[in-house]
Order: sequence, then C-alpha cells, then structure tokens
Amino acid sequence: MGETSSVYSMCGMCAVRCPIRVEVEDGVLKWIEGNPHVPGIEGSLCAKGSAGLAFEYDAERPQYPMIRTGPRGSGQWRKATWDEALDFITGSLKKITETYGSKAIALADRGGPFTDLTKSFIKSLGSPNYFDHDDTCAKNVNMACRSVFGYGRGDISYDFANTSHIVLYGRNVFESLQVKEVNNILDALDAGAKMTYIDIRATVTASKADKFLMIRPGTDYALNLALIHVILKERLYNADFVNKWVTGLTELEGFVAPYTPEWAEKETGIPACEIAGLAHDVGRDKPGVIFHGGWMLSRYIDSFYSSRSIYILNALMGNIETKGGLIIAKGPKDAGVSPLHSLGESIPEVKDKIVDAGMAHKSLGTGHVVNLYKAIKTGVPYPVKAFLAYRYDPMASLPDPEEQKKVLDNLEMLVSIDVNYSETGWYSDVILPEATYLERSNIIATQTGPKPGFIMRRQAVAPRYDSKPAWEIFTLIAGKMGAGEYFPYRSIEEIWERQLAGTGIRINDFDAKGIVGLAKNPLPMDRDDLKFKTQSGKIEFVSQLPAKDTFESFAPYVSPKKPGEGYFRLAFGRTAVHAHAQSQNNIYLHEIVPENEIWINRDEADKLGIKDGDMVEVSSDGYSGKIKAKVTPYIHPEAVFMLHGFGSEIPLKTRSFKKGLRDTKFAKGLLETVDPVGGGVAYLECMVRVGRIKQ
Ligand SMILES: Nc1nc2c(c(=O)[nH]1)N[C@H]1C(S)=C(S)[C@@H](COP(=O)(O)OP(=O)(O)OC[C@H]3O[C@@H](n4cnc5c(=O)[nH]c(N)nc54)[C@H](O)[C@@H]3O)O[C@H]1N2
Ligand SMILES: Nc1nc2c(c(=O)[nH]1)N[C@H]1C(S)=C(S)[C@@H](COP(=O)(O)OP(=O)(O)OC[C@H]3O[C@@H](n4cnc5c(=O)[nH]c(N)nc54)[C@H](O)[C@@H]3O)O[C@H]1N2
Ligand code: SF4
Ligand SMILES: [Mo]
Repeated sequence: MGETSSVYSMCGMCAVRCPIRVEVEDGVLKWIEGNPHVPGIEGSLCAKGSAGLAFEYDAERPQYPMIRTGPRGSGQWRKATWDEALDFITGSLKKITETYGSKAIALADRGGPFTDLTKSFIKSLGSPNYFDHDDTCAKNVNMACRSVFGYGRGDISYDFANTSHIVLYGRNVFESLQVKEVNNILDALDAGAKMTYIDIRATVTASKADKFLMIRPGTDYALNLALIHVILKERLYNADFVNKWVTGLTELEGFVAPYTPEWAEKETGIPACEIAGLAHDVGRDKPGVIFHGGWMLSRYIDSFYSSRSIYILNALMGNIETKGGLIIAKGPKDAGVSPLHSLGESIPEVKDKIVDAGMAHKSLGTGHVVNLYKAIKTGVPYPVKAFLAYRYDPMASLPDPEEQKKVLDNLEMLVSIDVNYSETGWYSDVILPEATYLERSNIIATQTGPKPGFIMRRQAVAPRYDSKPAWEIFTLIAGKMGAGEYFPYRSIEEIWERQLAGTGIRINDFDAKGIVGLAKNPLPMDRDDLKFKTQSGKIEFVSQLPAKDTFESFAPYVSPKKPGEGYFRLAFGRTAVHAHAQSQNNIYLHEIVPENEIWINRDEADKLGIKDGDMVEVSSDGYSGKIKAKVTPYIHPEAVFMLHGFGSEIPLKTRSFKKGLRDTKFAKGLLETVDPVGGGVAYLECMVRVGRIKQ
C-alpha cells in the first residue's frame, strides 16, 4: 500500500463551500466526504461535491495561461507561460493607469469568505473598483434585511433545529441546496416542525412540505401584505417583543389596512381562507417560526419590498434571538478573540470614489456590478478600461450576453481567472487558470454564526496542470505593477501567519478538524438588550435614516404584468446536481442531467397543441431556440420554467456544448433592469413566446 493522507478542507463545487475531508493515496485523490467533525455535516456531501473527483481528473479545463490571438470570442488562443501572460496583462494595466488612472481597473468576483484577498489586491493597485456578484443573487434580500434590522442577510442565521414552522417563498431548499441546511431542515421536520412552501411550481421541496401554495408569479408581496393585515388585525403578533423593539407599527397597520386576504386572493390565486389560515398557524406557532428570506423574491422589479415584508413578518413573530427563530451572527470579537488581520491593513486608503458612488441608492450602498457595466459602456463618471473577472462569469450570470459583449468591447483588457472555461473567459483577452480547490490552499476564512470560527481550505493534491492559486496570481500581478511591498508573500503560510497574528491561534490548530471553533456553546444576545444596526438601534418598519438617504418605507403594491397571448414569464432555477453554469460539463453530473427542458402548464400546452416531450420553439425579441417541453399541471399557467446554466457556447467543453438553452439569452434588454431601491437584477421581468415547431 502506498502513502495515504487525510486532509480537511472546503468543497469548491459550488459557492456553499461545505467543510470536507479528502483522502489521498500516493498523490491521487481517492475519496471526498463531508467533514465528520462538523455538526449538521457529519460526513454528508451532495452529488456535486462527490463529483469533485471527476472535476479534478477532467482534462476539459484550462491547463495553462491562454492569450487570445483572434477577435474576442473567436476561440483562437495561444498557449503562454505565466510570465508572458502576466507581462501582457500588466503591460496593458500600466498603460491604462497612465492614461486614465488606476481607478480605470475594476475587479469583480463571486463574493464570499475569501474576498479579503481580492479587495486587498485591488486596493494595492490604488483602485476603489471592487465588485461582487450579489446584484445577480441576493442584493435585494440583503438590502431589505438591512433596511429592517440594520444587519445584512448573511448576518442572520436560522435555528432550524428548534423551529416549529418554516415558511419558504420559492426557497427550494432540497434542490437549490446547502448540505447543512438540508440536514437541519430534515431533522426539524422529523421533530415535528411544519413547512409551508410557496412557489409558482411544484418542486422537490413542495413534495416534502405540509402545505404547498401555488402562487401567481411575482405576487408574493400581495400575499405578505395580506398576512400582515390578518396578523395585525387579529393581534396574532408577539406584542411584548414588538412593543419593545419595533418602530413604525402604527404606520404599518395603516398601510396594510386595504390589503385583505380577499384582495390578495385575486392577485395571488391563493384562496383567502388559506392566507388567513397561514396567518393563524404562524400566530399560534410563534416565536419559533422562520420566514426564510430566501432569494427568489429577489429577482423581480419590486423585490426589495417583497423581501422587506418577509423580514417584517419575522419581526412580528418576535423570533429574533429566540429558539427556533432568527439568530444574529456572532463574530470572533463576541467570543473574545481578535478577528483575522486583513491583508489590506497596511495598504493606503484609496482616494478615488467607486465608479457607482453617484449612481447607487445612497443609504443602501454601492458596488453594484450593473453600474460597473454602465460605466464601462458610457465612460461616465469616468472610464473603466480593464476588468478582471475572478471566479466570476457575468456572461453566463448577467442578462443578455449579446448586449454584454457590446459593453465589454469598450475594455482594453478583459481577464478571466477561472478553473473552467467560462463564457466570460471565452470572450476575454487572457485566461489565467487557477489551481482547483483540491490543488490549492486559500486564505483563512471567518465563519460567523451562533458559534463563530475560523476555517481553512487546504491543498490536498498537486496541481495537474500549469495553474496557480489565487494568492500567488494576485501577488505576482501586484509585484509587476510596482505594488509588491503590499503583497510580499512567498507562501500561503506567510499569509496565514499574518492573518492569525494576535488571535492566539496557530496554523497547526487547523490540523485536527480543519476548523477552529472560537466558542464552545452558542453565544446568544440578551433578549432584553438586543442590538440592531439601524439608525435607531431598533427594528425599523419605518426607516429612521436621514431624509436625503432614505427610501419609502412602505411601497404600495403594483400588480405584475400579465403576459400576452402565447407569451409566458420565463422562470428559472436549479437542480440539485448542477451549480449555475459551471458543472454541466462534469462527466458524472452531465450524465444525470445532460440538458434542460421547458416546463409548461398542461392547459396552456393543450391550447398551443404542445404535447409532453415535443420540441418547442422559445423566443424573445429576436432570439430563439429549441428545447424539449415538459407538460405538467404543476406550474402556474402564466410562467414557463427552465433550469439555469445550460446551452454552453464553448466547444472545448465537449459534453455540455450546445446542450439545452441558456436562460440569460432570452433576457433581452434586461441588463439595466433592476429593482429601483435594492438594485438587484430583475431577471423575472422576462416574457417569452413558446410555440409548436411545425413539422
Ligand atoms: N438567468 C439566470 N441568471 C442567473 C441565475 C439564474 O438562476 N438564472 N442565478 C443567479 C445567481 S443566484 C448567482 S449566485 C449567479 C452565479 O453566477 P456567478 O456569480 O458568475 O458565479 P458562479 O457561476 O458560481 O461561478 C462563476 C465562475 O467561477 C468559476 N469557479 C468555480 N470555482 C472556482 C475556483 O475555485 N477558482 C476560480 N478562479 N474560479 C472558479 C466557475 O467556473 C464559474 O465560471 O448567477 C445569477 N444569474
Ligand atoms: N444545486 C444547487 N444548489 C444551489 C445553487 C446551485 O447552483 N445549484 N446555487 C446557490 C445559490 S447561488 C443560490 S442564490 C441559491 C438559490 O436558491 P433558491 O432561490 O431556493 O433557488 P432557485 O432554484 O433559483 O429558485 C427557487 C424557486 O423560485 C421559484 N419562483 C420563481 N418565481 C417565483 C415567485 O414569483 N414566487 C415564488 N414564491 N417562487 C418563485 C422558481 O419556480 C424556483 O423553483 O441556491 C444555492 N444552492
Ligand atoms: S452544497 Fe454540495 S457542491 Fe456545494 S459546497 Fe456543499 S457539498 Fe460542495
Ligand atoms: Mo446566488
């Protein structure tokens, strides 16, 4: 037998980053499982996580730096050495800096717990232009949560283990999954918790719910206004908690007065008695009730307000820092431990303002990638000429890739740093291959939550190709740009030492479990001394922000557009076996779900003469494609649905190339269509025509 080792690390097959244990024999990966030491994980992994083995040993990924030789997107490349590729990039960045200043360089990434590296890197170049992907994900939810509690959505966790009732709005927990959350929810259901699931279609989660309510697309705000109406009118809320911690209850009461369950029935299609029934149930089950903030309400034009109404419902339950409710995340300081040092600490502050400083809603922050696109397109307020996309694929994740190409053509340098051939990579000037999550270590990350901790992703195997870890790529670029003094690192250990200085924790403390817990037990806040990060320190139903910064606290409901004859709202979502647009070419995952199909309501399909399994044509504003129809009664007649992430246009990904359709291609003209308050992209404001293909 050869030499076997066991490495604790973090999965990288999707952005959840579950803790894992990896077994390696003679340098070859043999086994990946969930980290057995982590409660809620205890060995479990999802299908994508297990398919990490296939990902690692797949040759259909970038193997060396590549420099474009033909026009953008032509697929003509030449192999380059790292030195050559980095000189090519930094040569251009220097020219751009001389002409436009360093602020003309932007970096966007997928966000998450390792962003101290990328934020510090862009700061070292003297640019304020760091962006993350959140406009396309949870931005409206995040803003809504902040508007009520002062905390972002990531600062709030859910105590599923002790809950009595979980209410989910298109939060498809059993398919769009996070392993720990799935296990905790299954345990809660076994222990007798109820689950109410609201979606425009019946998903796997619907099949496990006590009650599934099919809702008309885009009308969840109407449902919530009616729920709040009943809860206030019948005094079903937690009065002690609300009186103590909430500002603006009277105003809310006045606002929801017209929004009765009977009114909401007409909007949502959900019977008034069901709406009143849900209000009664949660009124009885409180405070251990969780209205999950989710994501799906985040993708309509009024998502800020519908998401806000979810957080208002939570507050009315009085479920904050209570068993079975919402728990405010605790960090190292709460456990009496110094936080990790930032790599950017000693880098001078950047004087220039982020490019969307004047475009974004002041109270709710800047850093909207959609605004970065606007600036690249117009040069206003100043030109942005270089875009580094690290672990980010906007051409697959933002609407309308054809429109995006026109915008990105204003750039002098577009770089993709990825482990796959991404759609953005395919259109860029240089592709830099990062070593995979199994081949590299990352900077240490902080885990906030009821029990804070530090977690490490640690290299398990040697890189198979000529790739490098992110920390090294950014260190090399900073060095070539003359910012080496701010990125002096020669090894990941040097970075870890720097991060851990003063925390009392050493690198080898991670050896035993991969995670260092900072508290033995959860660290609850005193319910009599809660702290909210709002202006008033309370839960703000009526915002107390200064008038110049504020937004309307209560927005009247506006009924969503009904699609015209033969048209449908295009909804999308995930399968448990794929992550966004990045896993469709994985040999195992491709075998399980090789392409997407379009769900269409049975009665609507009958009208159009479409039968289950027929190929149909889907079109929108000059773009059309063919896809197989799944005819079902389990989707609302106003919508059709397809899985996100298919229809790859990259021939080097031979398994997924041109399999299925790409949802983003139908989102014509939606690149600048955002929720006016939250700023999140309104993907669901997309209508498509579906028709039979005439034989
Ligand atoms: N139409 C439509 N659009 C959507 C969505 C949808 O459902 N429908 N979903 C939205 C949502 S919720 C999100 S979060 C976004 C997600 O879309 P993005 O924010 O673009 O993120 P991902 O697709 O997760 O990953 C981006 C890139 O990171 C690469 N990557 C993965 N692991 C690594 C790594 O270890 N290192 C490096 N360097 N790169 C890596 C992947 O190969 C991929 O190319 O898309 C959004 N856009
Ligand atoms: N397997 C897997 N898991 C993932 C990911 C992945 O790529 N793959 N991505 C992760 C990421 S980044 C995210 S953001 C989350 C997303 O997690 P979710 O938001 O839970 O997932 P989605 O599948 O995007 O969409 C959920 C549902 O919203 C429904 N929906 C559409 N319109 C409406 C509406 O108007 N009202 C209601 N109530 N429902 C509606 C859709 O029919 C769909 O079933 O998943 C995470 N988990
Ligand atoms: S949910 Fe699955 S793919 Fe995502 S990090 Fe966890 S195990 Fe990996
Ligand atoms: Mo997301």
